[in-house]
Amino acid sequence: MTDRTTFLQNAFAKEYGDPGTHLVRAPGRVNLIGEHTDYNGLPVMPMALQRDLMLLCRTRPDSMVCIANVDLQFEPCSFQVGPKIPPFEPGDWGNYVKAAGQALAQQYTSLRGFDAMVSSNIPIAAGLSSSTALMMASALMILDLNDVAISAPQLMELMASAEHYVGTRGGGMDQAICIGAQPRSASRIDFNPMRITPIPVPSNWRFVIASSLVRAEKSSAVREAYNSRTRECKEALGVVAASLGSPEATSYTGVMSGVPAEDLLEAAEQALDATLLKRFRHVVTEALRVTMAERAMRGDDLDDYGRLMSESHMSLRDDFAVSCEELDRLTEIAIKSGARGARLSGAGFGGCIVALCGADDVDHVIDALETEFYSTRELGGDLADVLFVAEPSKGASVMEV
Ligand code: NG1
Repeated sequence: MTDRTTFLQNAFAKEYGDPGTHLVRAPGRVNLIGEHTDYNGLPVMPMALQRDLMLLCRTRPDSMVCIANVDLQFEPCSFQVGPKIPPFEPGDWGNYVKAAGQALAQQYTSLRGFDAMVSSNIPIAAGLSSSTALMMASALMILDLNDVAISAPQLMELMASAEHYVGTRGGGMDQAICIGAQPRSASRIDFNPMRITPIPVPSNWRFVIASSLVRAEKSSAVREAYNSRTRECKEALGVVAASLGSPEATSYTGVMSGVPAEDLLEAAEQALDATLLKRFRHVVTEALRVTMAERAMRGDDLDDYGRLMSESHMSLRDDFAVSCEELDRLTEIAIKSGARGARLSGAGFGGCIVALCGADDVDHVIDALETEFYSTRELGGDLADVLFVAEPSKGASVMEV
């Protein structure tokens, strides 16, 4: 057992008396490119992190779920698994466990619950998917303890809509990468139907994660800003499809497959107001960048991948309006100090950037970020938690302990 699992076992025994019997590990993720495309049915390219959430459990004879956390800012909570679970207050961490319980109880009857203790080293509200890791770990635990078998793509789809329970109308990227990631690889994820394709990360590429120290908490204004982007993208699609004489085209993939991108953007310029045009342009160009980025990674073209990342950031900043001063500053420092490209990662409004460097440049980039950004700011914790190199890791797993 590692120090961390021993610590978790001790915390479990203290809370519940007996030892835990099953352990789930669910990783955080960083999205390398393809931002705000998943809920538009367009591809993304994330990778799972070495940072993860661990959930140690013991099954219960009834349908109660009791959950506690080694981090005491998250208070213990409990609820009964069923097809209609009333949520805790918005922002309560227990809602992610409820989201998993409710979605599974709508598919499978008489599910038994569990007692659990959680430990996570995924930075919170940083755009690294700590909440999805909790939801996916809970789902995998319920399935395992109840001997329910479900295919990975089915679970990915089910959990993508399950997370809407917390009020964000997100896409399916985070749930898919959390369980579908392969070691040493990024993944291209396509939707409708969900498909996940691993792409090996070249051995000399390094992805540096740097937090803006601005919390991108989805329980407040950020949630509304996120949901308004999803509405704008849908509205823009409807107007453009109608202007092309195909109001029946209800998906971005539909309109993009029928019309060359340049013509599509020209039609959008005629049909949309300034804001909707910007949202539409981001979505369409970002999807094209994902395909070009996949090619660049497969061809070990560091410069091209970096350029696409930086273009993605500019599009997110100028057209999608989800960046902030701190994220922009971090990307500038990273690029000036030798990164081949950098961009905000996740929904934006705070959270992290991801910068791509060659192995020889990584120390220099990290030093520059430390000196020029973090040295003058209150970190609220260790530097290693806000500035680190991401290692492409494997997806979630359950084991008996
Ligand atoms: P973050 O904010 O990084 O967890 C959110 C969505 C993703 C995707 C990105 C933007 C959830 C759980 N996640 O990610 O599906 O839309 O924003 O690309 O809503």
